[in-house]
Amino acid sequence: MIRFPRQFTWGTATSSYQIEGAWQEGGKGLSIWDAFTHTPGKIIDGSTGDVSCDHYHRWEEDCDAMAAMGLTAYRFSLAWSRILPTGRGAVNPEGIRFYSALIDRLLDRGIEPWVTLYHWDLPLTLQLEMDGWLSPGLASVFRDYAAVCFEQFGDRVKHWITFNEPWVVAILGHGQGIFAPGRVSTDEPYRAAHTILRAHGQAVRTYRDRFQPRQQGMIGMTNNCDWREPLTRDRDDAAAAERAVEFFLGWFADPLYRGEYPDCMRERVGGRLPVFTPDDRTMITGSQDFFGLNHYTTMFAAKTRPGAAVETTPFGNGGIAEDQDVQLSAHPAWQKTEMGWSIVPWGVRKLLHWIDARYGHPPVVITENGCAFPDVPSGGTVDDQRRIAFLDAYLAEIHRAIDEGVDLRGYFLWSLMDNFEWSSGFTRRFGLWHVDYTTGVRTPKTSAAWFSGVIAENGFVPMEGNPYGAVPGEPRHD
Ligand code: PNW
Repeated sequence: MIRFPRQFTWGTATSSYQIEGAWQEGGKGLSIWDAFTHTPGKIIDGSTGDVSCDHYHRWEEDCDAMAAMGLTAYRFSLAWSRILPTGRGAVNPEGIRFYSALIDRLLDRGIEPWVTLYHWDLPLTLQLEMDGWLSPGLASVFRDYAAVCFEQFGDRVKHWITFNEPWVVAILGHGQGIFAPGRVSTDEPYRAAHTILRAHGQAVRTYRDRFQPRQQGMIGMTNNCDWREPLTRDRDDAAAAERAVEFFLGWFADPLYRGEYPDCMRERVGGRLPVFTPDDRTMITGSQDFFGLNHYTTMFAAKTRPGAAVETTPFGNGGIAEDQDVQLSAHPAWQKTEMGWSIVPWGVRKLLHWIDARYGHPPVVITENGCAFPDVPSGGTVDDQRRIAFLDAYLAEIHRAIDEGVDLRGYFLWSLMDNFEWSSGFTRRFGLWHVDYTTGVRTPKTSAAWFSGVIAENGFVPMEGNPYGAVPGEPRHD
């Protein structure tokens, strides 16, 4: 039996645009994701989040079903445009009422709300009028929105996440253009990221000055990072793997903990990388109470070898490739989820150690981890044994990292229910609950009962012969 530390937080995660629907109800303004999904060709199945899981109308039953599973924490995001329909100015009371009631019901059911302020659904007006995150001025607009949320919900919300995965906003939204706002550029990712870091800093300063002393909550940012394992023992490949993680995670976490972008980024990106003013640096350094981490996969990294086979994942390779000079690949024996992401459980342990070492042993919370598989209902349930095997294998490595000294405080599974998977539309299912998008009916998969058991026991008995348990490539010796 593997047991987790007492007080370990177990939860599931979702985000507003992916589950709520009701895109034009309750006084909500439009967001960049409403505009993006309504642009032909952007989403592989032509779908939108207009209705999605219809959580906006089913939130009560959803809370009750979460409670029945024994969940003790739930991470969700606020749709900025429900609270401030044009991003700033007058507050929409219906939006406040919706989230307030949700928070109350969760607490009433013994579920702690972990609230993300920004999970990518920027009010469309701010994109059109200000150019979104490309405008330095958006930082203070975000701060003011954050202050409304602290004011309205901070008496009950004790865990705040300012931003979900700024890397995705920067690279997929402003570099590759496959996520909203759909821009393609080699310098805009760095500019957007810079505004986000400044916005985070300002919001945290506001929280700490005006709310935290009274409300006593914790605040942080959530960053995503895959692990990069050196392809060979060659020194150049080790350096490439290190560079890849610095370009992925150090880009955001270095400013938060060290007040500066990684050296390798400053050297390689040069004039396209913005510079922090002394004030910004002071504001951003030390601006999180916990390290939020989303982790999904691992790849080998090597120095670019001309002509070598390169693996491209569905979402590109972790940054602006030319800036990094890193070539990614996967071990031929690695199995993959339906996202095309390799299942390499030991990668999460290595990444946790990397974070622990580089940032001085911070408290870490895994705010997302999970997998998509083609889950087909049959006989009233979905028997998703592969998801259980995935979770069993990843949680075993996560537990080992804790044993080895990493200060890991919690684990949130992505996701509570199947939902709108961004540019993949409804073609990828990450949920513990299967969702029928024509009827809205939720059906717990086998993994939901398994995860309930983990929470109830604060641990689990590892699966024997887990097909994802003994994964090669650590490190690759040839
Ligand atoms: C995260 N990548 O997105 C998000 O926080 C969720 O909203 C999303 O549903 C989940 O992971 C599953 O995709 C990511 O390309 C999207 O590396 C893309 C990447 C990583 C995370």
